[in-house]
Amino acid sequence: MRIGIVCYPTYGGSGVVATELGIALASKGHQIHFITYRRPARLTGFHKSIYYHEVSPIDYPLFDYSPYDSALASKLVDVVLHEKLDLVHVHYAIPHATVGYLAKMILRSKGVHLPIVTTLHGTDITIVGNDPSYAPVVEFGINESDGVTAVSQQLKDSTLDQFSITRDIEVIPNFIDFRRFNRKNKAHFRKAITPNGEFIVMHTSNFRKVKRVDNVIRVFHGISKKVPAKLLLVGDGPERNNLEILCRELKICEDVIFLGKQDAIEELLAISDLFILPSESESFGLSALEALACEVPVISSDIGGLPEVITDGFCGYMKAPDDIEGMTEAALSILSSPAKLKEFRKNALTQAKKFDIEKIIPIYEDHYKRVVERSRVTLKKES
Ligand code: GMT
Repeated sequence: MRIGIVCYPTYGGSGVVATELGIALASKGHQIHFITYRRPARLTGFHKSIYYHEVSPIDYPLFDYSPYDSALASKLVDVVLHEKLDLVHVHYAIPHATVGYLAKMILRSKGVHLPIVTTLHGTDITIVGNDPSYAPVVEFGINESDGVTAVSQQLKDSTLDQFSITRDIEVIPNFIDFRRFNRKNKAHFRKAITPNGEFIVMHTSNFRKVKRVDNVIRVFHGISKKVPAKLLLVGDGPERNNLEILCRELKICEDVIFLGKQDAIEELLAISDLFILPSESESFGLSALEALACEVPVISSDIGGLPEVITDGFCGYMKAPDDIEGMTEAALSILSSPAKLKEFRKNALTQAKKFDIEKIIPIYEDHYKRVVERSRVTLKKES
């Protein structure tokens, strides 16, 4: 198939999923066209059958905000017409689902049919999507899509709860590529970071309030009082300054390493002993899955789609997002028992295998086939 993919090209989870999906589909013989305002962060190197089309809204003194939606719709129309795409898959509903609809209507006026698949990722439904400034547009975009998927059952349920949805939503979880995420032997790297054999605790995110990185630091503070440990904080974002202040207050600056944004997350996970993700809202938690795939047990909050990713007491523990004491105890119960750490690491890999990319890509392919077939039937009926 010839498939267009629209996503945010940043380090966010939805962009990562969209990019990995495109790469995997291309390796199965599909032709993939990324349509976005910057080359996606994970789309590096040359890939046969992958094309990138840049959306460049023009600057004009009249605009305080350049109209990205119009520029994206125009680019979609152009790419669909010239590359003869079979469908466009948009990731993150805002504004992509409605822009997809707009492009579809423009193409219809030219006698071309374009099915749109929308994947809901999380904040496009929760924190951002249900805000009155976007909600009607989100609901319309979902209902007008030809196929809709959500990354967890919990996200599907919350979409149905908050909006009047007339479309079926198929749950297709995030996935992991074990060729990239696995426990490589990085002993030399580990020795460089922890020359005295300390445990390595890790967290990665966009350091937004919702991720509760402050609680990662508080839990780590409790851990480091009992066992020697270092905390690797990967990523960056609006909370960074507050987090540095908190580390100073707790007097743990020496043991907390802010690494900034990193491309080779798998190399850091490969030397980690524990991953902490105490988010207030998380539709799936791709970073937790990446940790599990690298045999790193996870301590997380028990909210959103996380219980679909982590099995409590098997490959990690889940507590309320503010239960610092509970998370600290759970972390220590794993780190202070070599046998438990070994067992949880093995279980982490078993759990991650449920989300193997090889299992999930065919589900997307099947979804596409059904959407294209259904659109053909509808089109026939209409003409
Ligand atoms: O975590 C973020 O804020 C980024 C966000 C995104 O859309 O880029 O991530 C969401 O999508 C990921 C991929 O499907 C999910 O694994 C994350 O759980 C989800 N984040 C939230 O729901 C907060």
